[in-house]
Amino acid sequence: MSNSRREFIKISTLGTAGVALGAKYLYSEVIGDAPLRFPASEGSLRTPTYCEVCFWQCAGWVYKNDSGEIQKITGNDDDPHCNGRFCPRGTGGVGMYHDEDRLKTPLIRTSERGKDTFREATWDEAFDYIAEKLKKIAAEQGPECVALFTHGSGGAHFGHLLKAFGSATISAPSFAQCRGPREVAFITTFGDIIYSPERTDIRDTRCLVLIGSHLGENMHNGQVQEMSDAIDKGATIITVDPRYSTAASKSKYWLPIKPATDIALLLAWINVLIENEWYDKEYVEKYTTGFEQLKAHVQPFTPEWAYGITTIDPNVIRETAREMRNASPAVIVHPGRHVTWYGDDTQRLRGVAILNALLGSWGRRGGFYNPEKMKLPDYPVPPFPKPNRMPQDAYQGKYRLANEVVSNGLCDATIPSVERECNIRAWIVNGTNLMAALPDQQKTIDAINALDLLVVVDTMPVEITGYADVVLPECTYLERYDMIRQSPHREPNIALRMPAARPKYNSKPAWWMAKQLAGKLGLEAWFPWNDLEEVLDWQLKQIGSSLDEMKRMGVKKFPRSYDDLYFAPGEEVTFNTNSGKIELYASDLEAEGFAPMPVYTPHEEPPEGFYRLNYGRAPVHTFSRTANNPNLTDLMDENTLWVNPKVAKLWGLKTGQYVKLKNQDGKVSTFAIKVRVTERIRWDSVYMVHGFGHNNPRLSRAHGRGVNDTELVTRVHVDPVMGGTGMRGNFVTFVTDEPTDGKEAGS
Ligand SMILES: Nc1nc2c(c(=O)[nH]1)N[C@H]1C(S)=C(S)[C@@H](COP(=O)(O)OP(=O)(O)OC[C@H]3O[C@@H](n4cnc5c(=O)[nH]c(N)nc54)[C@H](O)[C@@H]3O)O[C@H]1N2
Ligand SMILES: Nc1nc2c(c(=O)[nH]1)N[C@H]1C(S)=C(S)[C@@H](COP(=O)(O)OP(=O)(O)OC[C@H]3O[C@@H](n4cnc5c(=O)[nH]c(N)nc54)[C@H](O)[C@@H]3O)O[C@H]1N2
Ligand code: SF4
Ligand SMILES: [Mo]
Repeated sequence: MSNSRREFIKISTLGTAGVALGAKYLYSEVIGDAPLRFPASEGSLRTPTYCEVCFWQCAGWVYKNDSGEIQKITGNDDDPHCNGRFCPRGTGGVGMYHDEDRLKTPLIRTSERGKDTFREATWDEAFDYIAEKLKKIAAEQGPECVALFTHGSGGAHFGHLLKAFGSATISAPSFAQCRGPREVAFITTFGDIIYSPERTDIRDTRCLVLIGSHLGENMHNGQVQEMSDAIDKGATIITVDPRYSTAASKSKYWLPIKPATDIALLLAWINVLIENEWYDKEYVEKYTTGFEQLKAHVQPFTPEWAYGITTIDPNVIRETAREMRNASPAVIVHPGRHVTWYGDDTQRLRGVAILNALLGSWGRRGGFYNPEKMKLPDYPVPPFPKPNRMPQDAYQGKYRLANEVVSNGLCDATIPSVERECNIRAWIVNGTNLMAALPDQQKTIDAINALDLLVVVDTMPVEITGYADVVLPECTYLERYDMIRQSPHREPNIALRMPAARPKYNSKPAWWMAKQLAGKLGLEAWFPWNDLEEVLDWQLKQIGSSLDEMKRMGVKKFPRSYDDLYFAPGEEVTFNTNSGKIELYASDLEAEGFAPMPVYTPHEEPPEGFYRLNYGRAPVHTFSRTANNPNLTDLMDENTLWVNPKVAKLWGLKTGQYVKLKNQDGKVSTFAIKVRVTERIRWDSVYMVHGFGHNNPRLSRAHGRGVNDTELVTRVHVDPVMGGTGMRGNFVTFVTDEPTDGKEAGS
């Protein structure tokens, strides 16, 4: 038995769940008991929605009690995203509706930015204020100087408004702070993206390789369910993670890799598959190009070479490669989702893509399926004016392979500089707490200080709302219509979100705000309807459904247009790459001056007395958006700092005590964090869950609870290929002599 296996067993006896507990346990362990189901009797008070607590967008039913108050939400059995079960965050989503700290009415700034002093305003006043500034900017500098940062459903409505206004300067943190590198790497290799939900055929896989994908803590519902099923059916799980994650505890092999060295492991796996002729020869010959170059390239990268870099035993590297080959083509080397780690992320994901190509898993059952989306026609409006400048102009010819707009590129372009004439004057920020989502907070603040106008649309008073000139309170997803969910999946399907209750306080839906603002800006022609119901009903009728039908069904599935979920045996396939083949040698990357095949380059190591800052997810929270949710704070109300026992001993740290952290640039955390001493983290790193440490005092439950990892991410390694912000190259040390806000201080 391999070293890693022994290591795994040793760790699993520390009280964490071992492999013997089986897969069913994975789901119930992290989900808790499945939510009670209400009988879906005829005429019962239930309305359909899809969840906004994270971007898996599970469809469900909202139930009200006799007095008409929203009481609970459960999964829709027909929904392929959730198969009738919500995760704990989705179940706790009703807490967003009940949260008494919610934004209640529009606000206009009365003092300097960042001070969080506002006066209450009417909607009309707020819109007048915004429209006047936007018109001035458009007249003086052009409408493209207004940018939209958005994450979530409201993006469709404000995006529509911005396009009508003449700006395409629209971006989301879900690209350059999240999945961007994987999309670019897979486009370069296979000519297509991974999509969300991911096109991974986990349900039928025989081997799942997770490289820093912590499924189980990353609670993307359908994937976690499929992983549970795959384990039950005997699939081999291989987890590569410096931390003993929930996924690692369910794995046959846990490879506790030295952080930032994954490219070396990937190259060694490619080497082993090629040297032993364990790759899918027929597939490689038929569909790929660049094999001979790849073979020559990886020849020196033996498991022994990788051992010195990754600390993974060469025998384990060979054994795990053999497991992949034995399962091939029903094997998935998972591309991950939040993959902006070290700045060479597109190249790391190229390594992942190449492995999948060699194993023949793309287009095969148990590998990667071909998703299909039901496309609804757009409600007819005049063509949008053509912008004079595109958002890419803001970052001056860089990141040309990025297939979406780079948010940090727009942030940079907002700060006036000598080389660059500043061209962004206003931000509309919808559903993204940029002080938690974008690294290097000082840069975000510098950009905000250079703006003529910052409008923030949110449901809660968070850090970014504190900097706004105008705050617009959106009602929660439980109180509004939004666009129809059209998700790519095995079967094309759509889902409806409709209000289960009237908006509380003076909050309003994003579609209404966009339409009102359009009125003030003279853009009525692009909003020629009275309300969103009219739009949805029109769209649904074009595909043979209707709003009434969707109110009853919630989710509707459609047959696929072609029987092409997987490649047919021997099928001729043209890939959407330069060569029409799967490119093991990437012509796109070469043309842009980047390495056409992945190369390992060492990253900086923590200085003496410092530890790499590692972060991730907790099953019961989403980013910074749920930290004040009354239902979810009941389950977890602060984050903790995972510290290896060796390190704890060195510093005299004990579980339960609070410490502040200081990073390599001298930045000290605003609040203190509770130490958790555990074998589950390597000695060279510490770990915390992202999304805590809120400093807006209006958040009565979240304020001052734990540490915000983002404030310690002052050093960013930007991926030169697509602009992604590598955030895991930061190091922290313990501050044990600072006051910890009344909490038990350091040693
Ligand atoms: N340091 C660090 N940075 C990260 C990450 C990390 O792990 N660590 N993760 C990265 C990843 S993967 C991603 S995808 C991004 C996520 O980035 P974001 O999506 O920006 O995440 P949140 O911090 O949850 O901010 C969401 C905001 O939307 C508000 N909101 C919630 N519901 C609604 C609604 O219905 N309407 C409106 N208008 N607002 C709403 C919430 O109150 C909150 O202020 O962050 C990225 N940045
Ligand atoms: N409960 C919950 N689930 C979520 C979310 C949420 O907020 N809450 N957010 C969703 C979103 S938008 C995203 S993008 C995903 C993010 O989730 P994932 O894409 O699964 O994971 P990451 O956040 O990239 O990585 C976290 C894992 O990487 C490991 N890691 C750190 N450094 C290294 C390294 O150098 N090498 C390797 N191999 N591993 C390393 C960490 O120990 C940790 O286990 O989660 C999604 N699911
Ligand atoms: S995974 Fe959970 S939080 Fe995300 S959409 Fe589904 S139920 Fe909501
Ligand atoms: Mo993400």
